[in-house]
Amino acid sequence: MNKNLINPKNFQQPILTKGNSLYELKKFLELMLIIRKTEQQLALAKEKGLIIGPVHLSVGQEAISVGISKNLKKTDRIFGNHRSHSHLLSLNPNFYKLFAEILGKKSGFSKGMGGSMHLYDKNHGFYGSTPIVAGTVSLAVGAAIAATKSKSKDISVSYIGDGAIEEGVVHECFNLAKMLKLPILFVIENNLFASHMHISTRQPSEFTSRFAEGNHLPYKLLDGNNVIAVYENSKKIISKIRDGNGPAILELITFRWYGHVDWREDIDVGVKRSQKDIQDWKKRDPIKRLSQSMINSKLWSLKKQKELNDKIDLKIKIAWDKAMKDPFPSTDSIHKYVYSKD
Ligand SMILES: Cc1ncc(C[n+]2csc(CCOP(=O)(O)OP(=O)(O)O)c2C)c(N)n1
Ligand SMILES: [Mg+2]
Repeated sequence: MNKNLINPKNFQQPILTKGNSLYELKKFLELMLIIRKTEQQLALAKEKGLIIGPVHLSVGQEAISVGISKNLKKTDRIFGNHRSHSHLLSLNPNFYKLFAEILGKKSGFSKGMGGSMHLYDKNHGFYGSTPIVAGTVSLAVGAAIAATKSKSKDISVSYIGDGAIEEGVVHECFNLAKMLKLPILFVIENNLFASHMHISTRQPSEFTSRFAEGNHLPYKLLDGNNVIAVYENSKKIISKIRDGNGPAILELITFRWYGHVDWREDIDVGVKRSQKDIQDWKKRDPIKRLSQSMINSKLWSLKKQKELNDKIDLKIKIAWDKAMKDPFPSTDSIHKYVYSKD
């Protein structure tokens, strides 16, 4: 196991952009920026009191879902958790619909009924997120069973946190997936924290993919802040899963810049966060690292980066203003959409 993976100072490997066209690299950069800026807008709005429910932000973790989603199809079935804005936006970067959902508006992803933690977009393969830690893992396994029954080459993806891995159901799911040779990728987003608790206070090892060994599952442990590494490795793994070789685990080491919930960086569920850790991890920013590598290889420039930032900022502002003005759903629609086949 590479200990350096959890020490930001010891792991400053450049992102290797060779073999990827400017078009592809720009797509990665743009999508990560869209997710970052969408969540920063949510943080700002939460601080101003414009959002009622809690928001769990994944700023700093964008490279994971962006790298993985590029290998997914609309007919695959992807399951998230309480921190799923990035999982969904990586499949469908419609931040306007996300804003509307979080503001409880009719135009939102779940028709304003779900908020930040009950997102749903079946047309893009997103089968749902829920606040119950590990609550969707068995659903992802069920969807993988459905894929084998229908003889499709679709796969399931289950996003799990390093805290979720401590739920028993996850281990039952690893076991069943292996025994039934199911087409499912378990993605462990190891941001080293479950709420305010560091993994070293909860586990004898910082790495959770070691649980794969107990069920003879293939696994890979990677720097989750390197979008190209995530993309290229998940491409190979997903292709094997699609070809009927059974499940696999991908563990990605990362860090969230905000506290567990809402907009504050300095507090994590009432506990002070280490400023030093945050500043160290910010140096490993997945977006800046990619942008810098593109500049180093003369494919990109600071000027182009600024133009891209400005373009996204403007789109985000327009979408937010529009979502703010949208209507709320009518009260009688609760029965129509909360328990519904749709
Ligand atoms: C079954 C259950 N237990 C506890 C909680 C409270 N809770 C919400 S998120 C969370 C931590 C999850 O940590 P992790 O899986 O690492 O995800 P992260 O927040 O780091 O993205 C906890 C304990 C919950 N929502 N559901
Ligand atoms: Mg975590």
